[in-house]
Amino acid sequence: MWKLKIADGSNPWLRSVNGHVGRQVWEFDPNLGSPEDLAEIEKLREQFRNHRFEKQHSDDLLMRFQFSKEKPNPVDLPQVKVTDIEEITADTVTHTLRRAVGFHSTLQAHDGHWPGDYGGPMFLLPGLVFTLSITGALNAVLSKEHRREICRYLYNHQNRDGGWGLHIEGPSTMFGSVLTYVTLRLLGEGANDGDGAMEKGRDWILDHGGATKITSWGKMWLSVLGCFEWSGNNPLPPEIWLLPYFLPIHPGRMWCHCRMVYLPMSYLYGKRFVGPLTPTVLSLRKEIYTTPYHEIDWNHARNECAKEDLYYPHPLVQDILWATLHMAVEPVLTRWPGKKLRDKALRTVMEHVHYEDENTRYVCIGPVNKVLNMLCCWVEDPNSEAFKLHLPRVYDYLWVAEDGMKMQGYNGSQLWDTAFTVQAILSTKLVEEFGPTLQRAHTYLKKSQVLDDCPGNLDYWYRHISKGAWPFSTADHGWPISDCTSEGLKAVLLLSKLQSDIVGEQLDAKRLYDAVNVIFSLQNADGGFATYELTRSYSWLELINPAETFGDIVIDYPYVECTSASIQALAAFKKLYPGHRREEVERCIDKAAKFIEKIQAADGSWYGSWAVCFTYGTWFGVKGLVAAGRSYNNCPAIRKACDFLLSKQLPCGGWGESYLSCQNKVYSDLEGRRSHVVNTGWAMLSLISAGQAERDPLPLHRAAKVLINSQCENGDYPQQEIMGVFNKNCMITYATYRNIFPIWALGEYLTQVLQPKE
Ligand code: LAN
Repeated sequence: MWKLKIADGSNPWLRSVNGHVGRQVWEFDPNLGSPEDLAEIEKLREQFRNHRFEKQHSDDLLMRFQFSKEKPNPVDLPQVKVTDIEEITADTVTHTLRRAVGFHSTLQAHDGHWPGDYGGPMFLLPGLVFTLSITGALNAVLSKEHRREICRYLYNHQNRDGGWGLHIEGPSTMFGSVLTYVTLRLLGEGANDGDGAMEKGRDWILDHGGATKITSWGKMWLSVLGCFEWSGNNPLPPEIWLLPYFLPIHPGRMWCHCRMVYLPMSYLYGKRFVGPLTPTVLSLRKEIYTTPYHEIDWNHARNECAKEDLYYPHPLVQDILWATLHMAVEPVLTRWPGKKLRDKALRTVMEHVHYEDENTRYVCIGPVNKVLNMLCCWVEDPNSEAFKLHLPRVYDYLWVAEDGMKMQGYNGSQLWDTAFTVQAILSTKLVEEFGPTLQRAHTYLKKSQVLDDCPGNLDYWYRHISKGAWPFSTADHGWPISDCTSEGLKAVLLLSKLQSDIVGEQLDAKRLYDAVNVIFSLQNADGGFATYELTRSYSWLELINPAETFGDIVIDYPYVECTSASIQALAAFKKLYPGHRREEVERCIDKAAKFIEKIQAADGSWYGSWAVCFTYGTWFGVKGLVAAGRSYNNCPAIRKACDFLLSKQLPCGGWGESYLSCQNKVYSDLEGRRSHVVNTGWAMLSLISAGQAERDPLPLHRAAKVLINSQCENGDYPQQEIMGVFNKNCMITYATYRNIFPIWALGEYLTQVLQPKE
């Protein structure tokens, strides 16, 4: 049976700055599980499979199954439902909250964080399987059970039309279909296996024009594998790393995710690296194209892209740029004496790859550069220590649920979920009842703060400071993020107000000052906050975004979420430490609030970039302005935001926003105007913080009814549609949100609407 292990560091090649706190890996233990357990798990898998076309999101049931055995639910209360809002009392809400927090506390790991599925994208597993297959490490790293679960996952997420999407809920794309099909083949599936599934997948690919129409990232992966010619790729010259920093296109000025992904890609491109041409690879050349491989017009293929994949079409300047580089520059750089420059660039690139690996303990900033860096280390030296250090960190990205094994969008969302959960539980005022849970969470927050900057000259490595920051996942990952620092700081500040014999010792003030310092350092001149770094270049750089499926990836833009979280953290800090850098705190909050007002849309909403989307962004917009001291009465932006949210409330009382909102930037209800507990939570939290209760509490009562009645028998909440998003177009799972936001919203509802202070 599969077992989720927490904070495991038993592999001698693993390194850690904090004893592996937050690490979550699934291991297969053949001796684990009674026959009844195994039968139960089989049943969960079957149920998923039978409903896979109606509901693509798994419920994270393997983890829930394991934890239900390990930890009894401390709360044993019967379910309540209300048929009418008149029946909602402080008692019914408290009852619901006890059950919800009681259940959620059973999902806490012993190191204090809330583990959970962070899957969703479908283009991540292929990178891993390609890399392991090329390096000959496939069967050593992925056991028979791993491979079986991965195949299960890929088959489970095949669309009815035979193709695969960019993410689990998305329509079929060439990118998803070709990469998944090839992955299944590399895992040992035959071209006609899977009860017709492989054939259907291939038909989708061929009916839509074949693999020459895959997106640029797909072209790169297929080229590395040997199923696509490098001459069919647009150039990714590593020499860009040798340009002077003052140029706006310098990679050091790009968004760190973009920079870190194109870094190893430019190494593989610069070397024109191709893996071993195995029989499977040669057979694939025949399977995925509509014309014979040697007749393909590779120069034409450079700019081909299936219409299903095209979210960000190349502007003309890009085509001209790539053509020039391809025709005129590459021939020079691949021959003597230009080749000398190429070699120098490749050395520089590898220096940066190693720096990134070392300073993330081989986790790397994300799933894409993780596997690319690993491949580059192997290409540089197959016997290298670096490659060996990469291998055990592969498991940090894998997650198993009833739909199979997936690769996650990060090495988890540990810190983020823990910081939110603390705030949610504290809103309920059930502190004493859940003291031990809070204390463990507090320990996690303390152990996950980043204590040092990266080594060396930060400018040389294009790195921002990190000392005092919080990461999104674990301290070993260690990349600092503005809003993670802010949410982490908010959570420890709230805990510091409680008795330390209940929630544990508070963090040393010096470490809070460090966090505040990080927040200051991340404010842009316009008052806004981007994600990991300052905005270092201009938005016109998006013109050279070559990734057809993703929008807004080239620079680190300022976001409402990051800006609002920073305001909230500084405002909370100012209350407790009014003497520390007071003027800077006030100036920072003021500028940030003005920025938030400036970016509000005409209809009163804010577009959130990291979850769906208008309910999420508007929650941050309102919370930020309220924290900055604005109110409904003195701030038109808040009034407009309330009108906006109220106009989207559904007849059932909840809110339900579709991922289409993100792509199209137009508010879209979920199909059938269903409500979603997470959107409902965000909308309620916004309205409550904007003082809706004093004006007209009815919409809040109606929303509370939805949340009370949505609770499951065991205190859990249902997993509904996928809620996270990145780069405008790709969805990502936040498995803990289904618990966190109903708790938080009902907590605020109880204490601010039903039992207001005066
Ligand atoms: C994340 C995850 C966390 C997220 C928040 C902190 C929630 C957000 O408020 C700021 C942006 C950030 C840090 C974020 C950025 C984009 C990430 C890293 C991800 C959504 C997780 C996966 C995604 C990454 C880009 C996926 C890899 C794909 C590429 C296109 C490189």
